[in-house]
Order: sequence, then structure tokens, then C-alpha cells
Amino acid sequence: MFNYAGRFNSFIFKGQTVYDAIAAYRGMKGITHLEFNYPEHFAGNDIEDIKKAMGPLKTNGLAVRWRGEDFKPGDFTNPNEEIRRKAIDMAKEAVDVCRKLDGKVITLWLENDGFDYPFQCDYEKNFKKIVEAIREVADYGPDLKISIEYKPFEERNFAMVDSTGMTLYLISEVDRPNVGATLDFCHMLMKHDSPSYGLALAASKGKLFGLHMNDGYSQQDGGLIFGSVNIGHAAEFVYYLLKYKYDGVVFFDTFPIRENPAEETQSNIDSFEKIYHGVERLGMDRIAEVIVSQDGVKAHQLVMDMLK
Ligand SMILES: [Mn+2]
Repeated sequence: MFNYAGRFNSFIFKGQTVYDAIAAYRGMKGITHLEFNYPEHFAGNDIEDIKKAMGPLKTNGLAVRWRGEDFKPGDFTNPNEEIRRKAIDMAKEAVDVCRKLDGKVITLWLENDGFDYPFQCDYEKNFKKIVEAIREVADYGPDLKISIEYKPFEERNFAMVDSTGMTLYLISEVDRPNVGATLDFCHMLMKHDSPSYGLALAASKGKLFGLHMNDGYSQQDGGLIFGSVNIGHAAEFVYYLLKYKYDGVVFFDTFPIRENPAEETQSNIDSFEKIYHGVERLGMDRIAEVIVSQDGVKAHQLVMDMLK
């Protein structure tokens, strides 16, 4: 049994409020948790009112969003030390708000920490700035999980933290027990990282703190419904979640731009459940046997058998 959360902005970008979205989530089958953006989803909203509206739903955590012109040159690598300080302080404020909502995870996607031109930045210095900032946030919130979400590019042409490998290297450099990774399926496809390979390495180190499930064609951050494009990769991913006994939240980071957001969120949950039950029907032992054989045809047959 998995825990599920949907994306607030799927509703908010269509003119609805945080409260409308919470009411919609409470009407869906399977949603257990909420995943907020800080500060955007708290602007003008009282935390106590949000708590009341949540009812039985729990908070998974908060994702920090550094928006506005000041942060365009960098979040934790901002060349202006005052703005860099503001970026770190915002992450600490997110820790405070997360505690008030009994949340567990702070997600850091360093959207502005990257570069666009050769000779634009000092890579060693900026990588160290990221390491030090994450340490500071992690030490401020030792009771929470601080989770790094990589994306290979966008908003910047190159991201400082751009792959599974770089994320795991960063986590090892930061060297704090409460710092781990959130893996976004589309971001992994954009990097041509195998989603399950990254999952296995992060989970085997106890560092898989969060998931952003979605799907896409890899050229862009498509935000399509989970399992809609890469059903084999999706099934393999769920197999490894079961193998490593992932007990965090399955958050759907999808973009229903032309779809009804409630229907689209429910479709994500239903697709994930269907694939999960398909993997269970194949059997963990049978899948493990095929993996040991390293036989490509047998591996493909597993996916075909799941579709029976
Ligand atoms: Mn994401």
C-alpha cells in the first residue's frame, strides 16, 4: 500500500485556491498526504485554517520556491551574498512551517543554481556554496528530511546538480544523515538516467527520501500521467520501490494543462496502483530470477506478461 499526494498547482494554475485543491483531494480515492510549495501556497493563507481544511490528510512536506528577479542569478550560489543568505533563510523558514504542519520532508530543487555560458562561474566555489548551504539547512532541521531534487537543465542551460550521480555525490559531500534525494521521473528521462538505476543506488544507501512521479518523452519536462509513455520503466521503478520497501510518499508532479486536474490526479493514482498490482502479479521472485539471468528477451517478456 502506497501513500499518495498530488500537485497543488494543477488546481491553482486553473484559478482555484489551496482550499479548493484540499477539498478535491479529500474527494479522491487514495490521496493520503499534501505537498506544499513554500512560500507560494502560504501567501495570505493561515496555517491553522489549512490544518482545519486538511481533515484526515497528512502533510508530507514543503518544496522551497525561490521566485523573482533577485534569485535569477542563483539560489545557494547567488553572487550577491545578501540574496544568497535570503535563499538559505527561506529554506529554514520552510523547516519552521513544515514542523507546524507535522510534515517530514523539505524538498530543494535548486532551479537557479546553474550556468548558461562558458566562463560564467567558478564551478568548484559554487559547488562548495551549495554543500555549505545544504549543511546549514540540514543542521537547522535535524528532525526533518532535507531532500535534493535534481533536474538536468531548465531554468538554466546547465544545472549544478544535474543527474542521479551528481546528486549522490552532493549528498556524500554534504555528509549529513538527514540529507537525501527526491527523484523526479521526467527529470531522470531528460538526463537519460535510467530511473530504476538511480532509485536502486539511492535506496540502497537509505537516501531515497521522495518521489516525483510523472512521465514524458525525455526532450522536455512533460509532466504526463505516470505510466502513459514508458510503461516498462514505470513497472521496473515500482518493482524497485517494493524491493527497497519505500515507505515515503508517492507525489505526482504532473501538469494537467488541458485536462481536468481532479480526473488527472485520480488517473495518476489509478495508473500507479494498476502497475503496482501488475508487478505483484508477476511476483517479486520471478522478476528477481529474470534480473539474475541478465537476459533481455526474458526481461521484455515480463512487461508483456504484465499487460495480459
Ligand atoms: Mn519535480
